[in-house]
Amino acid sequence: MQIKNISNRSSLDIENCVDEAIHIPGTIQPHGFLIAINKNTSCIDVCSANISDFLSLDIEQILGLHSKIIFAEHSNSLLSSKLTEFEFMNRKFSIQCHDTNHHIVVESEHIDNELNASVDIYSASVQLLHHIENGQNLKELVSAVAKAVRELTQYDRVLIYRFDEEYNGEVIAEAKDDDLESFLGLHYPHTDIPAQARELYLTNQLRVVASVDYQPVPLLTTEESGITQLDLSLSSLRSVSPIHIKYLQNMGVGATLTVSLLHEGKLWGLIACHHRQAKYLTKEMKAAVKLQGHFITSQIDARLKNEENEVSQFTNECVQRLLEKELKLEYSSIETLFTDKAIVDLCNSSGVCAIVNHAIYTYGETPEENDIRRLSAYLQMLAVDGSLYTDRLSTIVNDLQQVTERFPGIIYYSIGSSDDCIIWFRKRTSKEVVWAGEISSNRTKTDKLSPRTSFKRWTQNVENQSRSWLTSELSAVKNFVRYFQLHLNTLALNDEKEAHRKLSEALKKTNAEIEHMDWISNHDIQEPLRKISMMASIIGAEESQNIPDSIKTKIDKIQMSAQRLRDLLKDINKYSSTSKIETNLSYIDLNHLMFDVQDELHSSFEQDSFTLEYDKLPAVNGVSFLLAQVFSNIIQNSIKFQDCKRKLKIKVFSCSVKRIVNKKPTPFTKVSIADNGIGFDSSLSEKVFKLFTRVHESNQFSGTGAGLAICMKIMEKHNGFIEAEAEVGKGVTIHLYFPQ
Ligand code: BLA
Repeated sequence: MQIKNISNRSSLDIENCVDEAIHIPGTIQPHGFLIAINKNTSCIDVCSANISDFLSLDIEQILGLHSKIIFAEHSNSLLSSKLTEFEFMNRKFSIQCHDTNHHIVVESEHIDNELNASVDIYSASVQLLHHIENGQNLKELVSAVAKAVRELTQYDRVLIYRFDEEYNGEVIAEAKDDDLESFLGLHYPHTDIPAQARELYLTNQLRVVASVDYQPVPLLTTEESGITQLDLSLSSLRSVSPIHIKYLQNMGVGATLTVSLLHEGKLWGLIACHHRQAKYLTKEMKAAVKLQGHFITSQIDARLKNEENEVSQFTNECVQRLLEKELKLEYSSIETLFTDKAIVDLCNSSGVCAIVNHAIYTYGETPEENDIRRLSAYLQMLAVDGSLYTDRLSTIVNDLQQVTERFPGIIYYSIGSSDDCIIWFRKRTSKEVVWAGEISSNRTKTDKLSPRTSFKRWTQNVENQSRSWLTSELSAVKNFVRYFQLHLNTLALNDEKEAHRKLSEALKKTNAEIEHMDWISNHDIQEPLRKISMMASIIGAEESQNIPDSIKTKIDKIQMSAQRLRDLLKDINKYSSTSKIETNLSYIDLNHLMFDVQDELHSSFEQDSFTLEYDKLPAVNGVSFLLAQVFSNIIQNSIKFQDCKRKLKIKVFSCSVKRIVNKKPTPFTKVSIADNGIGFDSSLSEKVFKLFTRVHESNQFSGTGAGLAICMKIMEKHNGFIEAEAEVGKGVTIHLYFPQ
């Protein structure tokens, strides 16, 4: 039989220890023995080299031995049986089994009734329960736990060690022998317990190093087995990392017991027990401590919730106080909010600022106004979904050193669409962190396995960092922001209403002025005009024989100009009165309307001087007399600007179209009036709707140029619009669009 040692002899130093495969050391601690039974053959594949000390059998006898020789009737059900001890050759052993891929791993220790003789596990546990029940907060609880575990286990020192988010640790409670120096409050870097170790401690929650001076015992197998390693993740005798052993020796520790404390699936902390000498524990004691670990863990959860609850109660009260304020619907109400201390207390911050419509409001300690503006610009860029919080501002904002140093903690919320925002500030943690030993400077190349030689205290000022924001503080902020935003929206709405009111007041004033203008034109201008034209006709009539022809023509011109002026005034009147008409739209059949318009036109124009054709026209919502005016104006233009070379033909037709209004396609009824008149240049098609625009020589065609402007205004009153399409020598088409 070729026997093989499977201990892992890969060389380790401080640089690669992070990668140490601590679950397959291939060695165990010597206070027990280990065998691995092949699941298929039930024969022993692996055993620890110290087995002969326990079972009085040689390695050669053990390897390959069928398990029933040792465990008799229990051999087939080692994993499931409740076997806690067994006897072999008149000696009693404790037994602990677990499963790996191919093996059942059995670990055993002598039963030594002397070990815990002096400790009454039951009464120590009851006492712990009593402590736990009476512990008010987390701090009191952990102190009680440390004390109780020490009473139970009799270790020289019991520490409760708590991790932060990066797995740096702090000793938060301690119970110890009076002779020992205190570790309470000391901080240790995350490198002291590397990631693979923390990972392992999630599944294997209790570990004992019985003596730091132990000689690791190798695991042995036969060459034929082909086994190169055995997973000891769940083993209790697993040999611990030599780096950690050195660490403990440097610390002056002779033996340890460590229990994992889990919270929400993560390693929250450890109960770490130290003893100056070697220390062995019975199975019962280990079970009792492990149970207490579980129990404490559940209590941690409750205490944490309780503490968070207390904070949450306070922050909610602050928000409530702000919400209950009866705020006026004015921007000054923001100042009211920013005079109540509750606005900073709601998240236990030192100051808060808001930017609303470029104005800055502050309470408590905040950066200068300029810095606030610059900071808000950075945060606006960085914030995902409009909000952001951090306790280390300098890690996200490189600029503004003064601000990031003074206020490392911020909560930012964008409010509204512009630069408006609200920011809470938390000052630097004034606390100093006391580290146990400075690692980097203490490592030497020659002492390769020395993780730490000095555990002397040194203090570090925690810079550029604030206390972390708690969930309850963040949710209070969220609640307040929601309310604040609502209030600001109401203010903005109110603003809009006010603007609207001012606008309609201005409009009223303008209308009054226009009315006044009408009055002036009617009375102050019409009157002298009438006189001019009257005087001109009197002169013309009375002195007709004596007046030379040249004067007569001039008098005629006076008459004509007066008439034109009167026409102009009439059109101005019509135009301005269109604006004043109240539009009560009703259902209008355009066929009827066209019939009336045609009738009226034929009474003023020769019946067969033109043809007017129209298809079956739709009905629209409108004001009948206004629409009649639109059609009449347009058709009169066609008559006026007809081409003498051909008979005038006017056609009216309609269709449904979609036009883009406010970026949305909107359906309209389009009614078009087309003629074959002289037309005009298409570049003028918008200008024709301007008041008093005349596209043709004035002496050739009569009219003031108000007709289409009036049509446009009327179409606007119908929530529609008007367009012209024209070509010189071909004619004009006017399109009227009515909303559907
Ligand atoms: C493991 N290091 C540990 C453990 C603790 C500490 C508690 C777990 C041991 C166990 O649960 O059995 C650290 N112990 C402490 C600290 C205190 C204490 C901080 O009592 C404070 C009072 N260690 C180093 C460095 C390395 C290192 C630099 O300091 C290597 C990079 C490695 N520590 C290391 C390893 C383990 C360990 C590999 C795992 C040991 C094992 O389980 O095999």
